[in-house]
Amino acid sequence: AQIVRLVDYRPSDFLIDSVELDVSLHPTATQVRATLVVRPNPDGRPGAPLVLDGDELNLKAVALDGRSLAEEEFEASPQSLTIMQPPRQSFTLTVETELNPTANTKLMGLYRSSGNYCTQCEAEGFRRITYFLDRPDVLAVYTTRIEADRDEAPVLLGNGNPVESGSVEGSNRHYAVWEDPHPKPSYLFALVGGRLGRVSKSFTTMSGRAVELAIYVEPGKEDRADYALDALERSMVWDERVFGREYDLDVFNIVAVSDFNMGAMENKGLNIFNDKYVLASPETATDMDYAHIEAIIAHEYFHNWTGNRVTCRDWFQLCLKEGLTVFRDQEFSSDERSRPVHRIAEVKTLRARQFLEDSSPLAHPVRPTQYREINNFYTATVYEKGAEIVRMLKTIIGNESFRRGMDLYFERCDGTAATVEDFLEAFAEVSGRSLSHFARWYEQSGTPRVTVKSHYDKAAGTYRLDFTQSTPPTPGQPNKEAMAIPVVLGLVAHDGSSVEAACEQVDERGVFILDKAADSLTFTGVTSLPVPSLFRGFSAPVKVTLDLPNEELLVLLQHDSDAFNRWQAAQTVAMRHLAALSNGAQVSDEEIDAFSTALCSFMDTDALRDPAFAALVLTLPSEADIAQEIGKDVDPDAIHRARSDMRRRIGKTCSAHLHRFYEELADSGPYSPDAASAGRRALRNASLDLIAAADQAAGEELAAAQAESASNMTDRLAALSVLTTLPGAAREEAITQFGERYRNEPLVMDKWFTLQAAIPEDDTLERVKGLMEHQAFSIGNPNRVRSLIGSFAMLNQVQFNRIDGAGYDFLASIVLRADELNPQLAARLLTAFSTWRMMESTRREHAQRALWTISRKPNLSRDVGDIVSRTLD
Ligand code: HT7
Ligand code: ZN
Repeated sequence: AQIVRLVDYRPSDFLIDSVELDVSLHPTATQVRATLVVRPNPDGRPGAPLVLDGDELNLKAVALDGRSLAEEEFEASPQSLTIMQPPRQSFTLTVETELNPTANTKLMGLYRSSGNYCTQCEAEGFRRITYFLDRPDVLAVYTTRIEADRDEAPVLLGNGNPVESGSVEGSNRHYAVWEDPHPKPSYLFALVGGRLGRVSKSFTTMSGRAVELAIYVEPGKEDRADYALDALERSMVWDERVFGREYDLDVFNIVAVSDFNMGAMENKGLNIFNDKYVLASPETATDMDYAHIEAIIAHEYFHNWTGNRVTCRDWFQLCLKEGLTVFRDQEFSSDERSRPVHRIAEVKTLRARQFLEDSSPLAHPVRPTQYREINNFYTATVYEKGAEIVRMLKTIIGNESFRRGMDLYFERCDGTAATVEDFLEAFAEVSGRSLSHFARWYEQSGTPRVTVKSHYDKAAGTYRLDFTQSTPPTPGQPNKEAMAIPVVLGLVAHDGSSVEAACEQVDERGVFILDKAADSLTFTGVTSLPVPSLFRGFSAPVKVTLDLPNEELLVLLQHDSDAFNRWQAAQTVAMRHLAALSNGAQVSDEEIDAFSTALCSFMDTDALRDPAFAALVLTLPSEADIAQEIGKDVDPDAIHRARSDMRRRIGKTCSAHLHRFYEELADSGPYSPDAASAGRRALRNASLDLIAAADQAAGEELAAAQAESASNMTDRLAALSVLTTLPGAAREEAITQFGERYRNEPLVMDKWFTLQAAIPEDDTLERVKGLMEHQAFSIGNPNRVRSLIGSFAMLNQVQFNRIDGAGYDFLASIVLRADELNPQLAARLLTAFSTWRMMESTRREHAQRALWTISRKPNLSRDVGDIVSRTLD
């Protein structure tokens, strides 16, 4: 298949100044008339033919300046429309196509979800609606007329502002016209038609303009959109205050749909969301769901400036909008909630997803240099590592320069399709620093490993830290250069006081830039052995190896002024024990006790001051984290045993504390999703998990009672999750009851599927196959597939990686089935195989066989073909 390369970028031969779309909705025969004002691009090739993109299109008519084109004047196929000799000046091209939205199971282009019409155009879906120059550097103003049956689609929404609506004479049809004055690329086009309920609120922007905010949902679920609407308003206020960015239309609409390939989409003025990231009520959504809704509402809103007003020149620059917008939504959530707790959550996700990707056959640079299928590059690397790069940039140049750089970037690039270079140039200019070495972060894939060795010379009063860095080879990049790595650091005395020692290379903010393969820092005036606190706040996306003994790390848990490193210290010690246990080493009771005792002291002094933070400290690295740490010849069964064993040992030692928290933090008053209340629930439920690990009977009793009597979904689900770790009748009873209670709540049934798919027992595969027959499951709905099959493959380390290979064979068969309906979904599921090379040899062979089976299947989609071939490479 054809490979698209960054080096081959050239400007389009034609530009499209305006688009008038007339869409007459019909379940199986929607008519689209597109009127495009086209002109040759002065930067393009003179005299070139006009080649428009299409995808599975059915052309009905084509006219140029009002004249129907003769057969020899154009060439058409479902995939493209070529006008051989277009005029040398501006002309009007009118193209009519007919679509079948009901048959569109790929959920790209115009499709139906629960009977409603909606669109998804990023990255290349607009070409499934009409022939177009479907590339992000072709910006046009759009007017959309949408017509539909009044009963079928009483609500008609488009991009921009509503300008007209009315009835179609002599029929039961009506129409609405929407005008978007802001030039945009085709991937930001959207329309919606359907029967929808609405919640709304008016917002006044910083310059005093009124904007009508509205969220459209399935009728009857309006009250579940209140939280999302509130989050939208808070996002708008925040973007004005923190980045000086104001909204630029009279309306901002969000529509929630139940069939959606990703989380949400930032279409100009008309965001379309997976309903999972809009709908919430205390009875159906967990604290985590509320936090995700807040973050994703913010993310899509922030795209209005980072993505829409300034868009990407080409899809290689995807991180320009996605990395930057993730950074912005992370900052928003940190400001709205607890910054350290949020930072820990970000890093946990980064390590679980991006570090994993970076160490897999799918590793790629934040700005890739080539792709076969762009849909496969909406990855943790582009999004999450992309956000880390922006964060490092801010750390290096400082808060004030960062803000000035953002202002300059917006000022210069507003209304354009920009590149990573344009972005960096703005910051280089305001800070007066060269960022050419830093730019390597966009180009070099793989997670850098930084090793630090410490030397204390008491007599001289000096303390030296020797840093080395290296980045492992990744596909297409065998040799790596040193990166520019910001290390935020401090020294902590054993009694917890901070050590004020001098070191030339460390600035007053505690920032040192490690930009060579090896470098040393020498601190003077150090009167007693300090403990180094490195990469505070996780200042760079690197893996750190530190030669500190466990006891010294535990000083950081107790005393570091940096909350992230307090948590990190506990994780590092836990990981050392877990890796040793998994590898079959004995870890003495004294060693585990020392760790558990440190946790108890921490709980004594700190837990109730910040319960959310304490819950994170009490949660051991996941089985997938441990597998990643071990890195090769992984035995998931051994890891599972090791982790269960350590949970049990900690649960026993800390039993009194855990029971006390469980009692003291009991639910009081009505549910509120705020961070402080969520934190108390998190600590109580983390305590329950450890209680159950140490004492099955006690855990079962508490969890069964909580699953029954909980007043909110967070507590009910947490209890059921604990029960799933305890085989027996109580668990099965609770699972059945939960399934009955929520059988008409698809988003809650997703949680039910997930919990069962993650049970680490031999009969889970059969259970999952059985659940595929459940009335609530549907292979065509991405949320259902991800919650059942995706969770089995991504969360259930022991059962997906079964030694008999049955887990792999199962996933392969589902990927092939899903590929016929929805290639994007199938390709995402397939990425679960990306860890296959780190497994021990028997599993490796089974996985490779399953991958070969997929790769040999005729007519694979480009999405699946691309992932399977890279995974096997
Ligand atoms: N920019 C969007 C990414 C996206 C997408 C969304 C829904 C379905 C298919 C999609 N392909 C790409 C979402 C975002 O990052 O904000
Ligand atoms: Zn985004």
